[in-house]
Amino acid sequence: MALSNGLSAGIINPLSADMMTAYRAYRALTAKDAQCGEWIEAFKDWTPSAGAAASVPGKASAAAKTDEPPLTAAIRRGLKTDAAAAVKSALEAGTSAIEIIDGGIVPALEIVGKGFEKGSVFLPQLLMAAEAAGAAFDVVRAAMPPQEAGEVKGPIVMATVKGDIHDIGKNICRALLENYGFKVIDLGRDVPPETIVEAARREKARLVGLSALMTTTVCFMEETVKLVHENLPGCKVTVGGAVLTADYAEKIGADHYSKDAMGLVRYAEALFPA
Ligand code: B12
Repeated sequence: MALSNGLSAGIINPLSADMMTAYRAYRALTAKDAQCGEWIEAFKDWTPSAGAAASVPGKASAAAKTDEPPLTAAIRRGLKTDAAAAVKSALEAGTSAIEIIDGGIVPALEIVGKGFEKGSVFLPQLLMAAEAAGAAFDVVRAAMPPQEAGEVKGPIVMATVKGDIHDIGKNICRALLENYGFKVIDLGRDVPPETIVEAARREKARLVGLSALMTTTVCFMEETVKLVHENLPGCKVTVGGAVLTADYAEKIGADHYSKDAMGLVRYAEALFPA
């Protein structure tokens, strides 16, 4: 009650679990704890059987660690405005778009992904981190130099495969390809194999790029590769996404695999020489 009425400094016992729970609840309910990060961090190991008081940690915090780069901290904590601001400062300091993507956005999402796997990051946090990464990427994209005038190469059809809604990596690939003068037909995410084949036929595409991030969706990648090859013999298929490896790409019959967007650009340049 005192906090709600303006108390800004109090003499309390920070080792009292009840006191800290009240304080954290106040901060979470009044939106002073951004995205409830401190609350989640404090209670992530809480179990009903252990009881609340016994397991409330004294000083855990989801606040930025002092040595953590601002962009990583903002994405990890799901703070869109901070993530966009961190990218703006990095650009002003002369960091290139690709360095920001490979050295900032991708590693931050990896940290969040690992936390999700371990159970210390929960789905809403994963969603917020993805949104913050999207906001960061929008700033990077807007700052990319405009496409040089000249002949547009391609087109290249890009899609995230059926069953899969992960599209941050595909969007990065698309932006980079466009930046290098390629026309990209982006079919979006969760795209069935037949739709991809239809679009590639309609657009007379010689290259299809497929993205998949889950072990449960790479089967649709295999199906799409097969369908493209059967129906459009002159069309190559390149694949990518966090769960893929060069070996697996070869196993499913893809013509090319790259672990990052720059590798895709280099392949496309070799396929469509200027
Ligand atoms: C962000 C994220 C989400 C966001 C996605 C938002 C969006 N719009 O994309 C949200 C929160 C929605 C989400 C949802 C889910 N997710 Co998720 N997610 C992630 C996370 C943390 C990061 C992925 C990412 O964007 N990485 C950054 C980008 C830039 O990397 P990238 O996609 O790999 O792309 C680069 C390269 O691979 C390459 N590339 C990408 N595509 C292509 C294509 C071509 C042609 C080429 C050449 C190259 C290329 O270039 C890119 C740039 O260099 C990963 C963890 C991780 N470390 O990957 C989990 C992860 C992929 N998710 C996972 C899971 C399980 C899920 C859910 C099922 C969770 C749930 N219980 O609901 C749902 C899936 C729903 C669905 N049907 O798809 C698992 C998958 C596990 C597995 N092995 O199958 C992961 C690995 C997390 C984990 N460790 O458990 N997720």
